[in-house]
Amino acid sequence: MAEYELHCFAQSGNSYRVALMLNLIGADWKPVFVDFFVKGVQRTPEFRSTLNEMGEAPVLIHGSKTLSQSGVMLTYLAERTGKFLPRDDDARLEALRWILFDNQKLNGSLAPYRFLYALAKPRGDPVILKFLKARADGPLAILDKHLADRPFALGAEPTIADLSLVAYLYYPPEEFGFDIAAEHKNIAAWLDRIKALPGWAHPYDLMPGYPMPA
Ligand SMILES: N[C@@H](CCC(=O)N[C@@H](CS)C(=O)NCC(=O)O)C(=O)O
Repeated sequence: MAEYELHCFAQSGNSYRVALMLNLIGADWKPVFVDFFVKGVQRTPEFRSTLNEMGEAPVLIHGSKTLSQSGVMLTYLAERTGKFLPRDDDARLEALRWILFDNQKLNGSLAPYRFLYALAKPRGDPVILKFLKARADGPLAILDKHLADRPFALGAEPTIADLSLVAYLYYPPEEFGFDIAAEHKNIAAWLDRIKALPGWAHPYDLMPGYPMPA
């Protein structure tokens, strides 16, 4: 049995944050497929009573711990291993600031936008898509500006803030209808720097469930 089990699925950028970190730190881990699209497992009473009362993937199991919320998992893994850990108290608060901004605004808007644009059948209402895209464009521009004069979100070294922020950003442009990297040069260079870290893998290669059943 692997040391860590991550309940996840390939299309979930929320899960990717944690899958990527587990891979980058060389953890002994295995993904457990959450059948989100066909069975809607995350909405079942069993999932909610045994894995996550919030009804969401990812869920990380480590020994007696069952954790939900990717930001909690990133923090847990960083504190346990010392890897991608912000270096002091100020840096920890700064990481938390970006993780909250990411969850609420950046990927918090980009994820439902992409879901309605590329995965929902039928595609979402254009008015809602326009609203969500505008909600994502603002934070993308903020992140791009922030990365203009630093290689990673907190400075010289990659931390859990970066691993949170990349959540949906490696998925292909066709899934958004616009090219995030082409429109944001600093984000593009930062994504390349993270991609160069040993152990990096694309979400579709790291987690089960791709391609989706027709
Ligand atoms: N803030 C949460 C977000 C988790 C989340 O929204 N997960 C989605 C899948 S990517 C989910 O399970 N949604 C439940 C549903 O739509 O039924 C985290 O970072 O873990």
